[in-house]
Amino acid sequence: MKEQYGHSRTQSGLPLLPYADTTPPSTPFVPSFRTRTPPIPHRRKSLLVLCAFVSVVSLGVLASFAVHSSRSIPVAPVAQAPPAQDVLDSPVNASFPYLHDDDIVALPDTAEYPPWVNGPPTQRFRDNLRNDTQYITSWLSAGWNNDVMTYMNLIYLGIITDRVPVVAMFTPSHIGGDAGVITFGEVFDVQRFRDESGTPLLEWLEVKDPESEEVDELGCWNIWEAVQYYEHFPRGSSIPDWLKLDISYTRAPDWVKQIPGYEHDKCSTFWSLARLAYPEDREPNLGNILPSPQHGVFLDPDEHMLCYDYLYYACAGHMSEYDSSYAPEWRYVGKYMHWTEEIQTIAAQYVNRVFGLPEDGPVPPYISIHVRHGDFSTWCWDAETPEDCFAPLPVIARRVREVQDEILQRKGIYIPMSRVIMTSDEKDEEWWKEVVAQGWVRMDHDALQTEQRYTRWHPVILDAAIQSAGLGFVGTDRSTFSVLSRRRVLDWNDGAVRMVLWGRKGADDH
Ligand SMILES: Nc1nc2c(ncn2[C@@H]2O[C@H](COP(=O)(O)OP(=O)(O)O)[C@@H](O)[C@H]2O)c(=O)[nH]1
Ligand SMILES: *[C@@H]1O[C@H](CO)[C@@H](O)[C@H](O)[C@H]1NC(C)=O
Ligand SMILES: *[C@@H]1O[C@H](CO)[C@@H](O)[C@H](O)[C@H]1NC(C)=O
Ligand SMILES: [Mg+2]
Repeated sequence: MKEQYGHSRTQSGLPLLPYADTTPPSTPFVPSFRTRTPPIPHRRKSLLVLCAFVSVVSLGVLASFAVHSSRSIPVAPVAQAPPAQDVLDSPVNASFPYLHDDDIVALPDTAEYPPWVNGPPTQRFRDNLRNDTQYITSWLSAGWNNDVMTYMNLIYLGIITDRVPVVAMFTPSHIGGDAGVITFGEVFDVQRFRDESGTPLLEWLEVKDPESEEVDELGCWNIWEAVQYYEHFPRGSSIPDWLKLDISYTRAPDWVKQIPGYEHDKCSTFWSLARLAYPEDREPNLGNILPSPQHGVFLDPDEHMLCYDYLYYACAGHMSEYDSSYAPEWRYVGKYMHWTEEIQTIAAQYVNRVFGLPEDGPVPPYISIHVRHGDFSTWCWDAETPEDCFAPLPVIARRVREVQDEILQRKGIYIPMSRVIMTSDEKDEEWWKEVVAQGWVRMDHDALQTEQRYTRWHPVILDAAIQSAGLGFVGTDRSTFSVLSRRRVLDWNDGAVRMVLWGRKGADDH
């Protein structure tokens, strides 16, 4: 169906399109006695077991290490044969025969948990909330980069409401449900974010024990029904199931939608959402409540753990503002969400490997391209033939040359075509042959066996990290994947960036 987006136009004169939300239609908010999904391993506890064998001095060192990066460390199972020597690069006495539950020791309080909780994760999340601190949380429901933006929006809303944002895991909606979840802190460096942004940030696993069997009731705002008109339920998400939360939703007032009645823009401004965080506008809007699916309770939106169903469509000015330099959710949040050191290291090794350089050597300056095809073909209503919709490779090559020229002019660095990396969701091998014919290298995760070596999540995360570390970037207009990489290359590397327009024949002519 052809959609109209007439209310504003971009500099290029094209209609201002929202980023493609290619999410499969969100599942109805089904009362959920769903099959239990496997719990996230509680790695911190296991790490403590190992710590029990370490001398008092190294205990302190490990303790602070545990807080900063425990979730990326492989951990030995409890009560089994001696931990392998390579389990931890630490002075664990590998000849010690067995591990017992009794050997679990507590780490010093200060190093064990962040300052915005009472202590280690608890069975019920409320037991770990400080009585002098307010919190905010929300769920995910789209492709991974949309979801990354959603967490950025949540954290920004936390900033303007003086609440500690609590982020959950990433769920695999676009890479296959059986891929499992990955924690926020396995992708983004949480401690670095806290240190460099000065903004508090908690992960749910620091609040509620991921292995807890306790179901917590929680009242949340249902924004989704106020901003769109075709789904008559709150936005569906698997995250409350993962967190064992039983949610009772209160429908938000119509005024949270930025353009009331306009079906093609689902934006709620951060400040209209913030109004619901304070009593003057909260109280008159209470009462339109759905019972929670499991316990059937009717709850007003929680004031201690403020909660919204879905914040992907939150904005400050308009729906596609991550393209604009003013976007506060990027300037105050996204800019500080750096990859973990582990992800950065693997990404650098991958770049060197595809260039045929020594894996652990220095990474040469390079340009990356992100070509987004796949389900974007559902956005081709302006193309007369299917071939007219996506930009052909010579059109992309023109953008690559612009980026090469800019880097040469601004930095005096010439990046040859052989230092250009293509990342894409395209599956067609003929298309990839043409890519290689341009002199570019292919980031081929099948050939590199990325999923086998790491996880199902790693192809998409590594491609994003690789894009973000180049000196130049050519992306696909309206792809949130490209949009985030563009901003990272601009802000982190002072790089040169271009976005390729698409959707009809000659869309990128300029
Ligand atoms: N590995 C890999 N996956 C991709 C690439 N482009 C798209 N995808 C997959 O398609 C999904 C697209 O959804 P999203 O991340 O929200 O970005 P958007 O749809 O382009 O806005 C990604 O999350 C990936 O699972 C790519 O270049 N490399
Ligand atoms: C490791 O533990 C064993 C058994 O307790 C002990 O004999 C050995 O000396 C220890 N080794 C080190 C390096 O501490
Ligand atoms: C808040 O928590 C602290 C520490 O747990 C406690 O000492 C204090 O009495 C509590 N205050 C209120 C108002 O409940
Ligand atoms: Mg998407």
